[in-house]
Amino acid sequence: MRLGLVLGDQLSFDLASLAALDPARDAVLMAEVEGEARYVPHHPLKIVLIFSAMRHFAQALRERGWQVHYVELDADGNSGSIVGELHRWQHALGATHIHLTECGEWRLEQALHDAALPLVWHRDTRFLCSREAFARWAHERRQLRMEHFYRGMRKRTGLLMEPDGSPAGGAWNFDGENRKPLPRQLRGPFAAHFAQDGITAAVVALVRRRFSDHYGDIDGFDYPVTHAEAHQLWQHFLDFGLAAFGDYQDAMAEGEPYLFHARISAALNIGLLDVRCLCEEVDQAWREGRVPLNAAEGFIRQLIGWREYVHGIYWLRMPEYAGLNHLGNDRALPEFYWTGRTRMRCMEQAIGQTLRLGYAHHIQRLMVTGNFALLAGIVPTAICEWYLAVYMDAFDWVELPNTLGMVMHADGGYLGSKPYCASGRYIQRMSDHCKACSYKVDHVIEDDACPFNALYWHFLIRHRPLLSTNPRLTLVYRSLDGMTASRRDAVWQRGQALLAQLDARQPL
Ligand code: FAD
Ligand code: DLZ
Ligand code: SF4
Repeated sequence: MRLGLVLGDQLSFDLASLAALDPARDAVLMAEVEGEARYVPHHPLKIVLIFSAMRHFAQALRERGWQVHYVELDADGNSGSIVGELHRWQHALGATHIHLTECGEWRLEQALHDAALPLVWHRDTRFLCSREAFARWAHERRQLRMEHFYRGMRKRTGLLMEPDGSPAGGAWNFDGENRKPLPRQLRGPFAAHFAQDGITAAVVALVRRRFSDHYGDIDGFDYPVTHAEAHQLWQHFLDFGLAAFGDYQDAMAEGEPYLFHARISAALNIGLLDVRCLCEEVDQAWREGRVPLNAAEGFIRQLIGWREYVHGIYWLRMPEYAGLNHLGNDRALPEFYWTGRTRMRCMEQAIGQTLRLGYAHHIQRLMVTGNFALLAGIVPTAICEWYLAVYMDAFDWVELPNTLGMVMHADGGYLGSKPYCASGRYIQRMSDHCKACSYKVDHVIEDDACPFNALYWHFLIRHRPLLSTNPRLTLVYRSLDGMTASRRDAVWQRGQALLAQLDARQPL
C-alpha cells in the first residue's frame, strides 16, 4: 500500500497527493506534533485552529471512504515530528511509497528531503502560479515588480478582463479611488461568529494544557474549522464587506479589528477555501453590479497579485533569503511586542488585538508594528519570528517575504522598490488613534513627541548612503536637507534617546 501525508495547512479535498492515491487500498496520515507547534511560539488560537481543522478534515476524509491514521498530540508513541511519524507509520503499515504535496515552509520540506523515506512529491496546485512558472517569469526579467506579475496573472486568468483583452474599466489599478480614511461615523460590519463544537472544545482544552507558555489569549476561539464554515465566513464578506473593501482598505480605527477586511487568510492558507473560486465570485459580483470595480480589483490584486507573488519569491530565493539583513539591523525585539504594554496607542491597539485575536489587517502589520520595527532597526530574524508566531494565518512562505522584504527592506529592495517608512503623520491620517494617545503626533523633539516622528528622520539619516539614491525617496531627502542643522541635530538626539530607551529595555 501507499501512504499519503496531509499536513496541517493542506486541508484541501483536491490536494495533488490525495488525487494520486486510491482510497480503496491506500491510507492517509495526519499527525499533531510538538515540533510543528513549538518551532516558534505559535499563538494558542493558531494551534487550536490547525488541530481542530485537521481533526474535522480527517473526519470528512473518512466519510468520503478514506482510511485515515490520525495521531493526536497526546497519543502514545507520538514521536513529536512529521519525519518521525512518517518513519513510524511507514514501518507499521509496510508502505512502499509516501505521497506528499510541496510544503509551505522550506524548513519542513528540507527535513523531509533529508529523511531516508520513499517520497513521491506532488506540486501544490492550489496556487495559480507554480514555483517553476514563477521562476521562468523571474528569469526573463532584470527587476521583479509585483505590478508586472499581476498584469500577467490577470491576462492568464481572464479575471476582470474585457473580451478584447483590455482590463475592466480601462485600468489595471484603481488605487486612486482607494485608501480613504474612515469617515467619523462609519464602522465595519458586524463580525461573523462560529460556535465551538465538541471537537474544537476538546482541542481548546488540550492547547490550554500543553501550550500555556505561549503568548496570546485562548478564550473565545470563534474561527471556521471546516470548509462549510469557511464558506459562511466568505459569504459574510461578500454580503457585507467587499463593496467598501477598496475605499477603506488602508483605514484603521479604535476598537475595530476587522473593518472591511475579509478575515479569510487563515482559512485560505490551510486549504479551507480555494483562491480560484474566491476570485471568480468577486469577478461575478462586479459583473452583476453588486460591488464597484475599485473594490473587486483591489481585492483580486491581493490574491492573484500579492499572494501569488510572495509565494513565488519565497521559493525562488530560499534558503538564503531568510538570512538577509541589508540595513545591518542589530536591535532586539522590544518586549512590548509580546505583551502590548506600550503608551503608543496605535501599537497598543495593533498588538493588543493581535494577542487577543491572532489577527491584524495589512496596514496595521505594515505601517504600525512593521513600520516601528523598520524605524527602530530590529534584527530581521527576530521580527520575522514574531510575525510567524502571532498571526493565525502565518506560514513562512507568506510571512517571510512580507516581513523581511516588504516591511524590513532587508532584501535591499528585491521585493518592493522602497522601504515603507512613515512618520506618525501617516498613522494620524489613516486612523483615529492619535487622539487617544499620550504622545503628541505633531511634536517631534519634545519629551511627549510621537516616537514615530524622530525615529523616522533618524532612520533616514542613518541609512542615507543606502537610501538617498532611491528615486522614490528623493522628496523625503529633500525635506530632510531643508531642515536647519540645529533642528536636524535635535531630531537625531531625540531618535538616539528613544533607541537608548529600547536598548535599556524600557517600554515606550
Ligand atoms: P484582506 O485585507 O481582506 O485581503 C484579502 C486576502 O488577500 C487575504 O486574506 C490574503 O490572502 C491576501 N493578501 C492581502 N495582502 C497580502 C499580502 N501582502 N501577501 C499575501 N497575501 C495577501 N498574510 C498571510 O496570509 N500570512 C502571513 O503570515 C502574513 N504576514 C504578513 C506580515 C506582514 C509584515 C505584512 C505587512 C503582511 C502580512 N500578510 C500575511 C498579508 C496580509 O496582512 C494578510 O494576508 C491580511 O491581513 C489577512 O487578513 P484578511 O484575510 O482580512 O485580508
Ligand atoms: C502550524 C502547524 C502546527 C501548529 N501544528 C501542526 C501539526 O501538528 N501537524 C501538521 O501536520 N502541521 C502543523 N502545522 C502546520 C505545519 O507547520 C505546516 O504544514 C508547515 O509548516 C508548512 O510546511
Ligand atoms: Fe501612534 Fe504616534 Fe499617533 Fe501615538 S501619536 S497613536 S504613537 S502615531
